[in-house]
Amino acid sequence: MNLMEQIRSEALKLGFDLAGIAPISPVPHVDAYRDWIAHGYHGEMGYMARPDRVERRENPGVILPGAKAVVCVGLNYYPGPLPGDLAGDASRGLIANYAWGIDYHDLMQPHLEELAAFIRAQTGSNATTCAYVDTGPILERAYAAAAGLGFIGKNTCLIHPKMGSWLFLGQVLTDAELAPMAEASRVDCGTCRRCLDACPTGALIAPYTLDARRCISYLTIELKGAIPRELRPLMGNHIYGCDTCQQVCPWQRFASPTRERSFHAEELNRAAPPLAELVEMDEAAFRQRYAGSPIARIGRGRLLRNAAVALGNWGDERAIEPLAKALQDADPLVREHAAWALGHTGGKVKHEILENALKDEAAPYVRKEIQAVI
Ligand code: B12
Ligand code: SF4
Ligand code: SF4
Repeated sequence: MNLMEQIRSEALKLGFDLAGIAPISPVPHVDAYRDWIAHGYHGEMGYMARPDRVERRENPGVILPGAKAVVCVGLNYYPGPLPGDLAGDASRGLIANYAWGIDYHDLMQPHLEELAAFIRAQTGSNATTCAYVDTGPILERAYAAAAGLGFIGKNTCLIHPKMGSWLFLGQVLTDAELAPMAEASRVDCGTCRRCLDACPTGALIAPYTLDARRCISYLTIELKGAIPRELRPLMGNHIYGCDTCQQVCPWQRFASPTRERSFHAEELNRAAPPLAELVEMDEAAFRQRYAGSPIARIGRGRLLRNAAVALGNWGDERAIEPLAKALQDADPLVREHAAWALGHTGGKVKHEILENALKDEAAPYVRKEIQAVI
């Protein structure tokens, strides 16, 4: 085994499903990233456009001086399909596949550090290697494709022809001389455009271009404030992330469930919790329920905001009682979305609830939302 094969074999031994090596430069698809920022598609994700972060993405030599190669890894996180009856149940909220189990950062980072140590030991390089998973300012998908882990689909995801796209990506940067180890993908999307047609909010504005400001993943996870009103009805019952543009992708038929038990849902409520239960959670219940999960990162307020929108989209009279409680929540963000949602449910009783709430409501934007519904 040559050095490159040893590194790949070590990555697989550490539990990763895919590994490859790409040269650090030229930075693949860097123009697409520049255009994306220039159009403002990153929305409120200011870290994507901060000049120091842009500089690092354009030149990873700033992150690791003398960097020559990127070792890229992929980890299958597919927990298997949601049982059919839950998938069609609008009284439940949909959690994206990647968040059914534990936070992937916690799982992947130590294995990447181990891989980095192995690379240092094998190459005799004294220079440091940096391990990244998601958080680093590096174009992970573009490098993964350059390292032969798959191809980039029109949904912008990295797709492996035999495993699909339910993959987390990670990288180790090294200043060691490593020959690229990539088999160029011989397949691509061809004439397919299922993901563009299926996106509920029209966020895939063109092949390979995602306007994050419309993407449900951004709206439910990254956006801190109010969700734009015109997008709320399009969000259905997605309450944390969105998998639609991947679920419809024909390459997913090759995906098999991950071997990593901690990515599976311990119980079905981890994948599709009843919405009424969610809006009744206090801070302590939220912390207990989502300890160690990626969902903990968005905090209770944002999750309840999302659940309120989903209850409105359900539109059933049974949503009124939980929404009436949410209208009394201490967090004005939750109250505002609960008021909007009540406007989308059936039944006359909601007017009385809203009128009573208006009497005590102090937050101007919540008052505005209530008045708009009344
Ligand atoms: C910001 C971000 C988001 C944003 C914006 C996503 C986006 N498409 O830009 C939001 C919050 C919407 C998001 C959503 C999701 N994300 Co995200 N996200 C990131 C993050 C931090 C940066 C991505 C970025 O740089 N975007 C800017 C655009 C311009 O870059 P890009 O998406 O990489 O796209 C490249 C290609 O499209 C290519 N390209 C452009 N034009 C063309 C044309 C052709 C012909 C070709 C071949 C290529 C090509 O060049 C681009 C630049 O390199 C990365 C981690 C990282 N550091 O890279 C994770 C990451 C991309 N996300 C990931 C995941 C899992 C998700 C979700 C599936 C989560 C979910 N279920 O809700 C969704 C998927 C939505 C989607 N269709 O992209 C994984 C993707 C794994 C994979 N197999 O692709 C990553 C890599 C995290 C990780 N370490 O695993 N995410
Ligand atoms: S994650 Fe959902 S909202 Fe975002 S681009 Fe894909 S289908 Fe559209
Ligand atoms: S759904 Fe079709 S167009 Fe979209 S990524 Fe998959 S193969 Fe490509």
